[in-house]
Amino acid sequence: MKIRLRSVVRVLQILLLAIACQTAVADELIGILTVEVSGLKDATGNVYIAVYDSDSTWLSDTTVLSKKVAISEALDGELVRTELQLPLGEYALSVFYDKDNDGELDTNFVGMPKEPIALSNNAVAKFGPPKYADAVFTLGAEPIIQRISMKEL
Ligand SMILES: [Ca+2]
Repeated sequence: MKIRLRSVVRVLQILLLAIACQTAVADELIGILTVEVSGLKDATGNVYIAVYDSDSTWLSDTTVLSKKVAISEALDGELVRTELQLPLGEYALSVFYDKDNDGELDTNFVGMPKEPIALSNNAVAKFGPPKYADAVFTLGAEPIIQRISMKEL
């Protein structure tokens, strides 16, 4: 009886240790990405930040994370600043300013954006749609800042 109790305690200790380790590992694997958007002319409305982690989903509706940021709440001087927490890894961002406040990026009849849009690394479209490879960056354990300048169309 004595031995059994001791082994139960031992198992519990191991379980608790395992849980503690897992939590520690999970904490370490989250990185902090600050996004600073400049060049917005209006201090009203929202910007939308879409986070992608692969070339195959780039600029599609399949995002890792999609965040609506109220400009008036996120304004710091001339910058709109927001913080994202993501598992460590490689990402690319697209940001658009929802000028008409309908929650969507408006495009024209050939699919070109009609609202201001910008990408991480300030990647631009050259001969066709902007490339994931130009916008991708690595989020490691150290917090990073992506400074994105918005061009009003
Ligand atoms: Ca819109």
